[in-house]
Amino acid sequence: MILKKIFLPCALTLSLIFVGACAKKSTPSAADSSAHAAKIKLGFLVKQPEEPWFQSEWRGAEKAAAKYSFEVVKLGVPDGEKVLAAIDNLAALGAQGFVICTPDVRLGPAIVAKANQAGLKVIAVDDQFVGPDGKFIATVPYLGMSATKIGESVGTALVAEMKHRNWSASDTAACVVTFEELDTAHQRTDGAIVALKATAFAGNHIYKTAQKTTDIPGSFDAANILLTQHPEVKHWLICALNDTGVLGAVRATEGRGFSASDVIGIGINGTDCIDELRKSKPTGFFGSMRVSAITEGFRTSEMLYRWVKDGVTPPSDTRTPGIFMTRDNLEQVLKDDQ
Ligand code: FCA
Repeated sequence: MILKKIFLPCALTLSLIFVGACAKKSTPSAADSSAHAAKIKLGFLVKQPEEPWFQSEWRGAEKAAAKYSFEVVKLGVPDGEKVLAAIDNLAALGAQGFVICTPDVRLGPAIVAKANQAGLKVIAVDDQFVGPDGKFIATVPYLGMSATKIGESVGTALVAEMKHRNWSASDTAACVVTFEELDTAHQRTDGAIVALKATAFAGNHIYKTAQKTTDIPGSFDAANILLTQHPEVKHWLICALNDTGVLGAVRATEGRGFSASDVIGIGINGTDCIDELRKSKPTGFFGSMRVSAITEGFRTSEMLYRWVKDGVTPPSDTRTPGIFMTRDNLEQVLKDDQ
């Protein structure tokens, strides 16, 4: 938390310095070469720049920038004020559009209004904009993971591993760390619950616990409450909206004396658990549904570039798949997704 508090302002300050530096560069004199003036500039704004997921998306955006020779401006936007300031900065830089994972999906209408005013094109990545009526804003192209399906595969994989370990359903329970206010998060954990209920595990002991913040401390606290409420449980299955959600809950089980052999945690993203899965001894964090953040960053940037340069409107809704990554196939999966 402290780290986050320090990091975010720093990241923003650095970004603004970067923006400032670019702003100077972007006011070319008439004598400037047309090649320099013609380089398209696109923003890539993310809500949690400290998360490896978003750093990987930025890597993907940079790959697209190198391939198509445009300039990408990467900004961390942890709250609404920073989002609106970032859009102003992009406009001042002469950018023509941006991809964004917004810190709050309800900012969607304000983001669209501001972007329209500034003549910038917008693509939403990961977290889809929600309008005042509570419905998704379908006019903004969106790319994100197949949340329900990926959640279902988490549930199925949890039960497969539980069976493999011969745990009895009577003393096993599922800890589902939720963040219901974000649709993609809700779809993932609901998908996991549907799959858990469909098995011999039969959903007898499926407990939801809400995280207040989508980081390790947030899920640690949420899981701790649940563990206190259920001292009878001997084996825990853990799922959440993403890797950090599961990591926090696994840390909570460790704090309560559960060993790795009594816990099966399966995350989503596959980016924020790499150090965990590389630990010399296994922990309760068993695996993750890896989605390619690099590909998501690349594809959204590529779509935006084509939209700006050639007028090709991106598809309104694009979904990306996940694959199951554990300690066994980790290195190969990472090698295949560079
Ligand atoms: C949300 C989560 C991220 C990542 C992304 C695809 O934005 O907060 O961790 O899972 O969806």
